[in-house]
Amino acid sequence: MTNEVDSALDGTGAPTPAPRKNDPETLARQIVEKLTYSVGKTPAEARRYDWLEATTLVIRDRIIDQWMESSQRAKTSGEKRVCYLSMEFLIGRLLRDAINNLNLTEPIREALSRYGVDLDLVELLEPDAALGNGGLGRLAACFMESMASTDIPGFGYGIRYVHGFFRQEIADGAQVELPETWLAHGNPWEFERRELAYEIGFGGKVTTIQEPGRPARQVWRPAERVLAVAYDTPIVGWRGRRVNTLRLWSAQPLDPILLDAFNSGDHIGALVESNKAEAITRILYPADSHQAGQELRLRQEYFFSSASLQDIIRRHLHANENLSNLADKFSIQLNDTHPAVSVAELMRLLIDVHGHEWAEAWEITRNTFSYTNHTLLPEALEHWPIHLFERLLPRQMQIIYAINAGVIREAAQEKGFDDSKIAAISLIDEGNGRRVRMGQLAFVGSHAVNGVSALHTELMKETVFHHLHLLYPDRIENKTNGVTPRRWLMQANPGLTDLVTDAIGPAFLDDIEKIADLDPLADDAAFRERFAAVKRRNKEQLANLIGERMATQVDPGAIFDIQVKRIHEYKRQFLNIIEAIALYDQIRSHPERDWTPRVKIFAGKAAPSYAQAKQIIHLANDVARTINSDPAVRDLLKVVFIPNYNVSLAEIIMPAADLSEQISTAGLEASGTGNMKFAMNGALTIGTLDGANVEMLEHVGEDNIFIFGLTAEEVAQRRREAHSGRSIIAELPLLREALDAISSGVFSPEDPARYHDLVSNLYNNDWWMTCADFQAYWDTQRRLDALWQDQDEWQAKAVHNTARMGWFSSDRSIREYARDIWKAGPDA
Ligand code: TH1
Repeated sequence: MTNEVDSALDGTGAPTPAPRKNDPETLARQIVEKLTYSVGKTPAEARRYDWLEATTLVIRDRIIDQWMESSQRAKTSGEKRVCYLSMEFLIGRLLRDAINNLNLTEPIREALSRYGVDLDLVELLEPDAALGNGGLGRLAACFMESMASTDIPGFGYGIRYVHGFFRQEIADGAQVELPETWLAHGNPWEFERRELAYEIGFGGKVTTIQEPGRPARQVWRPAERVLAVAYDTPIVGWRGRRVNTLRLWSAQPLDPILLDAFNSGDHIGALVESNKAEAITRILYPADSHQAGQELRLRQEYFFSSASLQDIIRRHLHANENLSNLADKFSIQLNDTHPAVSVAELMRLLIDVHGHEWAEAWEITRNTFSYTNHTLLPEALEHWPIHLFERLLPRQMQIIYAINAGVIREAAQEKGFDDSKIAAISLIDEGNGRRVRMGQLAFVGSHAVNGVSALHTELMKETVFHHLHLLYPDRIENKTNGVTPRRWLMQANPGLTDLVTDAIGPAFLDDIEKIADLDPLADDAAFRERFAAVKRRNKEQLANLIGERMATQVDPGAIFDIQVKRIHEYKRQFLNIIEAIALYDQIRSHPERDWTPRVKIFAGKAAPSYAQAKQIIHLANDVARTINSDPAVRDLLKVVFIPNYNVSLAEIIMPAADLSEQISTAGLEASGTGNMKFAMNGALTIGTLDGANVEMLEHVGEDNIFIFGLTAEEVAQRRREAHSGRSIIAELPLLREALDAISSGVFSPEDPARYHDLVSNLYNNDWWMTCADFQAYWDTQRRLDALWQDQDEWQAKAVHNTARMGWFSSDRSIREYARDIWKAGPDA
């Protein structure tokens, strides 16, 4: 292990390159240079993909200059650094982001156009980095961008999955999962750091060593070892202000081929170790809000936690004598419980490797870590069987028992907790065949614990962490999520960005909350018209995509009513589909009425093992097939399911929405972030009082958002009363007929029983309050139909949404984390 280099790019006294010129002339020359000497093509031979490569390399050089400067600054200034540990970073494409943040969009566009090359088309060829499932991973990516933009020395730590989130195809209406291969053509954004590699152990035994005159020591001798190798990706902040690092770990064998075995002719056996090591970082688990209980997942969690901590310790010791002041120099944020084993691992490193006493190690650990909870769904809470944990991580298991003993002692002695309260806070769940509760571990090992919206944070205090909250009443706080306005407004919606700039000047580009200056223009008819015209162009673009990809024609003059997100029962895509069917039925029964034309658009992936979610996708596609081919409803109603939802598709969809569906069962969506992206881009929201919708209501005002349905409290109440849908269905003919149509096979004539179970769940149980909320949802949709007829009113509300959503920027979230939790950054 070399100690003096943090990266090969640190600039160790060598002469620095001359400042770069950014005029189109210079850029064009440099692109052709890269094309010639790095890609090996002449401009005449070059295909679009070659231009992508050459352009990326030119941009990359500019980033590297800033990158060296930023890492050098963080290192020498001794400022506190923030490490964001996350199993997922859902980044999407990087080229446009980098070009935009370096303010090079126009000169690069001009440079390429000299060779007849269209920048927009070139950008489309970059594969998405899809190292995440959904909201949690995308939040991590927004946070990385915002840390760089708000000048916080942030470091992302995660896993370099060879296969990211699966590619979705729809075959005969059903989801098919295909492997994702983002690295197939190489990845120009990453830098392998062979010199930054750490050993990660698994299994084996712990022995107690007793040397005369010294306290007993525990020594862990793992049975297996693999190497974690770092790959760094630069993250460019707005106006290139700061370039931070995303460090992803790749698992490699210590001994790539076992030479002995190889030489003795056992060619397969020689590769077994190597395959086993590489398996750790081969694939992203595709379950969102559902625990994947496999051993490989625990290996992944420990692998990246240990590698990241070893790296942080090395970086710290580079500038400090010992680890006593670690918490003054580093803050480590645990993104959900996936890296929670870090609490035990840091204790192990501090005590077993660096010789600290337990009490001091515990102090350092708690002051260094903080933990974000993203869900209260019981099925998503991670807990590992003790026998598995013990076999894989025997020393960490001992440490967890010892931490637990301390917490229990404190609860009993200082708060007088009785046995049932102790059982509730214990790190060990004694009920379920004995398991380690990762939420409890993350909680007790952190000085701050946060939820991701105001409502969610309150529910944390009342439910999952109720007793830990009684024990540590100051620990839980709220940090409402946000999204980066660079990607989700400026890049995704250049038309709107230009319009806003034209109307209120460019100050909002540097401080998105200044977009509030737009608010009075909601009353300006001429402005509303221009606003509507931008939306119309975005809708045309999406309509073209739908036409090309799915051969379905949709009318950009209709309401674009969009629900895109992971498919999950609690998100209630089913409710939306039932409403579509009821509307279809009504249009057919009353063709003479003045219906408002609608296009219902769905997209999203289901976890491969989540049968109900896959059924919902199938149903959406079956309903689309039936409705879209029925001439009776023609341009009044269309249903579309766009396959393979990902970040890049979201960038096209968000700006094209009139209506955003945020209709989760209240109390179950921790925050949501799609809700924010839509509203920023001028969509009205139809939603429940759930997650960040509640705060969106406060910001945009009740006239500009469409809230319906049971509250979280009412949902909890009904669940206690063993609510079912049967009596509601009996009273609502609209609902009953829609459900009858589904269960009798109207949409699946080739397999009439296909949706039997899906529907009978509503009769018998209605766990997700689909029936309970149906009428309120229907009524609210009809109010929206009426509103659409008054375009002045609709567009005024849309303008208010864009103007009042600035607070939901991830810059604001990050500033709050920095101020309240990390005590880091320019204002610290
Ligand atoms: C999501 C939450 O469901 C969503 O409400 C929230 O906006 C988002 O996180 C960001 O805070 C979650 N994603 C996951 C993914 C896994 C496990 C739990 C959650 S919660 C793998």
